[in-house]
Amino acid sequence: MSNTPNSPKKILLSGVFGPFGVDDEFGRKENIMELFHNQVTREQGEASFRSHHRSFGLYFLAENLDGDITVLDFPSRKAFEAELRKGYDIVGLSFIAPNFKKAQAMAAAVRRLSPSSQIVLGGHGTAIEGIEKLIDHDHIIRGEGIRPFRRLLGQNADAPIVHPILPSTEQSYVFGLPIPGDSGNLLVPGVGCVNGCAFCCTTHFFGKQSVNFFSSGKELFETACRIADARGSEEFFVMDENFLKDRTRAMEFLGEMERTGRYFDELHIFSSAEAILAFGLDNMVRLGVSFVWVGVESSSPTGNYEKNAGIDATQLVNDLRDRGILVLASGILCQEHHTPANIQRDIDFMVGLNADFVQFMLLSPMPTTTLFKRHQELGLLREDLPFEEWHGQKELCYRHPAFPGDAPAVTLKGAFRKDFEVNSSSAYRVIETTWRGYQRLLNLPVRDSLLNFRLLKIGSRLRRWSPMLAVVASHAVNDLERTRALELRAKIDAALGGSLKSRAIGLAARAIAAAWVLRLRVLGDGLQPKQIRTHYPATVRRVQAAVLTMPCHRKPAAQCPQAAVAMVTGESC
Ligand code: B12
Ligand code: SF4
Repeated sequence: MSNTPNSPKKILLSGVFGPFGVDDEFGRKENIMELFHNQVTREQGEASFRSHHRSFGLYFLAENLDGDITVLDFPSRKAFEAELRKGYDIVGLSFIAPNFKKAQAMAAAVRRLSPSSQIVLGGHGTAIEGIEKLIDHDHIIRGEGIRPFRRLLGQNADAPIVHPILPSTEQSYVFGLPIPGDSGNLLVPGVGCVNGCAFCCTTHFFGKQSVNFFSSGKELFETACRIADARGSEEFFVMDENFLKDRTRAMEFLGEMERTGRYFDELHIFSSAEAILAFGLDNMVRLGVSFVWVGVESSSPTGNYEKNAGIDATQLVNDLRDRGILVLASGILCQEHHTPANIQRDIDFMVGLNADFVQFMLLSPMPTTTLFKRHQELGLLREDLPFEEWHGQKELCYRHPAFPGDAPAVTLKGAFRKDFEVNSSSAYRVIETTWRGYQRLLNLPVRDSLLNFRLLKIGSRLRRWSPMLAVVASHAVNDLERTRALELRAKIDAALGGSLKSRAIGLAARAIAAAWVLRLRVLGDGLQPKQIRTHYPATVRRVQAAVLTMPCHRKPAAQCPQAAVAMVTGESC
């Protein structure tokens, strides 16, 4: 605890405790803490992409609040309780709806073990109706958290937002091999989305707006430069629900790349189809987009949204892949109009897109959404279903006579499996798309320096990934995939020259993959994220850190400690 009224507040910011993805008093086995293995490549066995992502919101808060701050990510229950005994003025808990019970137990632990601490609840779980009565707390902050938390601490809410320097992904593997390329940086331009799709939590939680952390594409670009310099990586996972929707910002970002000659190697983004088309696919290539997550949602207008009106999704996916851009297409199953008879049409449509990755999710009316309100009015919400089951992977959280009990889980499993068997593993598709993009760029009649850079980068990506084809062939789901992998390998070898080195890498990779399969068989396929504890020291050191992390155009403040303090605290100097 801070011992004088003026000493900095001791603040603990914690995510919920593990273990994750196991059936216990607090959670469910479907709720694993992995993006791809849980929601995308989950039925692809040893070919599934494995990775962990930190609870980024906590680091954003820590970087931007004044105080002596500790972030505890993926703690065990015991570790969280041990941390509480160290004495904190404030404990901030971040949780989502399926982790409701964990947050409830953590708040109770705060009251028991550190009764003088104030509890601040934040994150998507705070959208649960009546949360005030369900979890013990002193403050609840809904929506964007930095500015209101600053206000709560008596700080200047509108001081510039400092972006934390973090890897986007940790422990990334496929076939037990590290995913080729570096770990990439996290870049969060802001939270929320303006599109307002009825089912979507993120648009509703942030008031159907984009809450930007930076004022322009230029400022975002400068932030990206600073992050890339600090981490020594030119790749970014851009965590913005709809990055290309703000076309002006994205064009300005591209303009800065062109002006400064700093092109960045790769951007992984989320964007809706209409925003992609408005921005332009060739502009995406110039921008360095190598992966895009697109919500295709449904084959029919009945189950779809304004963002996809009049768009031929199959064509779009094909055009993106032709340009070497990996596509993750997501679709929604067990919608109100679905029946066991017609749902297959949507599954086949999604499979027929032949995207690199497909996400199938169950229609889930999450709190605050328009869909939730509609289902509430119609009396369809499953109030009997505890929140740990509201994860969209097993049962529906609304009453649908055609999909009772575990029927949605069976449908999901079948859909993922079909995509795998028809389109082969995502690892194969990634290499195929990279090959297509490489050829296209190589054969362009005219390339400027930016496109030459893109050709260089996609060529080296192809070299890094192609030895994986030996592993894909030996672990193929069926003969079709084996043949595809061998044919593609022959084409790439013919073009790039199959070196002895790449054959040796292929052999070593096969040995590692065999060991990985054994590991999965013996120990099961659960991977728990490692606990990460990060300490953000109080005032003086924090101010220095903030100065160092300021975007380039604010650098003059770095030469003036008072101006720097003023920028962080909001006081005049
Ligand atoms: C990264 C991510 C993950 C990572 C996990 C990260 C982690 N360590 O927890 C992975 C991929 C593993 C994952 C898994 C799941 N996720 Co997820 N995930 C996201 C995603 C894409 C980004 C979150 C993020 O980092 N955003 C950037 C940061 C800066 O924003 P933020 O987290 O919202 O934080 C801001 C505010 O919310 C607030 N805030 C956050 N925490 C706190 C705490 C305090 C004290 C305060 C004051 C404020 C505050 O302030 C922050 C700054 O403004 C979001 C969608 C999205 N774009 O937001 C979904 C999302 C959070 N996930 C969701 C879901 C449902 C799941 C899964 C259940 C999916 C599934 N079916 O398996 C699992 C659950 C896993 C588990 N056991 O917990 C839902 C939550 C819905 C809800 N209403 O609760 C979301 C919103 C996606 C969606 N649209 O449905 N997820
Ligand atoms: S476009 Fe995507 S992020 Fe935006 S509201 Fe619709 S589903 Fe949500």
